[in-house]
Amino acid sequence: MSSPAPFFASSPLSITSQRRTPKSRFTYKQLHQLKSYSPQTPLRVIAHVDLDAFYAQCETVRLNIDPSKPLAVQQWQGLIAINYPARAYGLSRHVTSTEALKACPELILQHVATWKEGDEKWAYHEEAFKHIATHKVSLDPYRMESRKILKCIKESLPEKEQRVEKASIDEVFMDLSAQVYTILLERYPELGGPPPYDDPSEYLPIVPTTVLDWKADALVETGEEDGEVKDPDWDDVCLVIASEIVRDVRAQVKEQLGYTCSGGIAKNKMIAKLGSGYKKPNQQTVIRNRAVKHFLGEMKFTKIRMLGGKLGDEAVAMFGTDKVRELLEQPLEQLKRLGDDTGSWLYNTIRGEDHSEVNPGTQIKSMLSAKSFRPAINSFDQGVRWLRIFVADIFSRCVEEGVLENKRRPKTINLHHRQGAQTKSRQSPIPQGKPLSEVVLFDLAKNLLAQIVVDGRAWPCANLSLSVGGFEDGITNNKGIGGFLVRGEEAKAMMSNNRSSISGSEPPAKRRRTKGNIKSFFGPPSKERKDFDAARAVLKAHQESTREEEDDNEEPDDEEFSAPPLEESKAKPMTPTTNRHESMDDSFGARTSPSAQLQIKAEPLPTQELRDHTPHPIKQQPYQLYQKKIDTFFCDKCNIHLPITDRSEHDDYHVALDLSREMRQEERNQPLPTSAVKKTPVAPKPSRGRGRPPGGGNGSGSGRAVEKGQAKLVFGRQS
Ligand code: TTP
Ligand code: CA
Ligand code: CA
Repeated sequence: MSSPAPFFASSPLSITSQRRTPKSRFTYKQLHQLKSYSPQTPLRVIAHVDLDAFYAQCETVRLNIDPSKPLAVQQWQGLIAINYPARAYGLSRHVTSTEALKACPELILQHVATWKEGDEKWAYHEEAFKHIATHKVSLDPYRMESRKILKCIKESLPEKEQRVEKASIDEVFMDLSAQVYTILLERYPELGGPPPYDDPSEYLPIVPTTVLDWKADALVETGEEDGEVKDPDWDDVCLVIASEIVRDVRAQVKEQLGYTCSGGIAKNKMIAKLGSGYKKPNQQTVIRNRAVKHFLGEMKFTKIRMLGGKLGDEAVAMFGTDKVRELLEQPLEQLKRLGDDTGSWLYNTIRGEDHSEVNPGTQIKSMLSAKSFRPAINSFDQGVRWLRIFVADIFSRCVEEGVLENKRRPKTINLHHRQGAQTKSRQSPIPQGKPLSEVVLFDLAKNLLAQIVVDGRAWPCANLSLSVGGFEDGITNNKGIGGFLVRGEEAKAMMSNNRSSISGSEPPAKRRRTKGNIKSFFGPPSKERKDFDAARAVLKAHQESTREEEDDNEEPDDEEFSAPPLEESKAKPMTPTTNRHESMDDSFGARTSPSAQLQIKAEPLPTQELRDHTPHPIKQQPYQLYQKKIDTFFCDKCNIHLPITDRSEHDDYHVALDLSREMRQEERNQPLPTSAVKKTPVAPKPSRGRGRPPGGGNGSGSGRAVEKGQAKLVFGRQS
């Protein structure tokens, strides 16, 4: 090893001879910040682990298939996961199962599990791909494996020194800073003493070794001539230790559960995530701080978190490049053409700066179960049969979230209904005062569908999706004030449930209320009449049972019904340092759809107003006016204060946002029609034919639980 380029530093008090002692670039303060996971210390160590060809591995493990055999997971005619042996044949997600078999005749094709219409449990069905009309995909088997893997990872880390964030169904982030700190002090006790002059801004001594053993890890090159010969500093030592931890975690996952995964180890989440995808499968990549510049410079910035979507495209269009290296030449002012916050964020990001924290508290916010119908369905009965499946699907996931023990439970239930380009949705609160059961959910879901049917023009229906949201920590079953408040909400919902929100071609003036609709319901054909009657009966029964319950309680507070009229205001611009930016940008236009706007103006609604599938941006009450009179709450997602009375509506807004993201994910999972294979997929126009959901969903899929972190990491292919 050639001579180090020593760093000379010392306290202002030091004498000349001491000043010449070579020192580390890092201070005692920065070292100690590791203990508390401070995102500010340059010594911090973050790892990202991503399972290799995840669903495919789930199937090889479940079926005990030799992992060296080519295998792909099929959903209808398309492939959604391809293991590495199969990738050697050039197979990717863009080929159909038929094409895949042509390219690799020995390919093992395993279809995802499905719920069969009317069944109470999902199963692996023979020739499931033939049953797109009557089956619905279940991702439960993969969720179950995902949970096991997360548990195994957590158990491989010291209980008191771990911070693990589930980032998606097959990814986790780990902040290893505290654990690394402990190991560092064990190995280098000299770091444990007080800093010279008790001054934490003093620099650490140099690392007593010039060679670090990186084992078989992929080390990203520094791109500098003397990069490899410069002596290691403490940041390198921290990364070596982190890398040992990750290697151990991965070995545990392999040994205990049989899965291989890849890891990335770096100073922050952004770079760690890029690292895990750098060398696959079954490898780990370390990006030392001295290599960050080179590593990022070679990248397309569209591969960076948050830049995979619209924002990245915008930047490409504006600056005529997708390369980080070229974007680095743009001064901050130029980048700010994308917006001040966005520009600053981008400026720092391409320079490798990311102070976002690993968030272990990430919890499921909502759950969705959906199905696109081909052919479309045509009756209330048929719809109800699907609802049974959705409810079973959602309820089993609720059970895993601890609803039976009342640990957590959802607050609202939503049903979205699509007919051609038009979407209707209904929502109601889930009664909180009694145990949540499948029956309760089914009843609520059925009631929501009945409302849509009674409102008219429900058939043919191209897509139904049911979601529950607003998960909260469980409330005990008491009849006190909580129970009363819930009743108020329920009652309110019963009133507002009669409002539908419709998007698409129908002008808002045509919105029908149940009552008016019944009146104008003269002489429908008998099939329709039957359908209508069935829905009406469900509604009536539900209303009666709710009324009985209400009679036991006090009337809802008048004030709850007289919320001030809603005022549209444009969503506060978000900084793209979180997922919020992406979801706001990608999911929905920043503006309310004209029909929704009109609707809001026409009718000042209480907080349970229902909305269409393109939820408006944050609807803010002019809260300053009410500030003195009412309490506010702080939405940490939007970074704003809102009146407490708006809380449920605002929560619902986030549910809808998640829902839309889910739907987009679902649509992404739909197999492409054969004709579209290998062509660049173009989003079909919503008007392109009845029974086809906007966005091009042409089959069925199952929603995944929307998890906070998951939302942050929209699926991104590494290859
Ligand atoms: P990924 O982690 O993106 O991919 P992968 O695990 O299959 O392969 P890799 O080794 O490159 O990480 O996605 C995880 C799982 O999510 C994947 O196995 C199947 C599912 N998935 C879809 O269903 N549809 C998609 O479009 C993507 C990207 C993933
Ligand atoms: Ca993966
Ligand atoms: Ca992944």
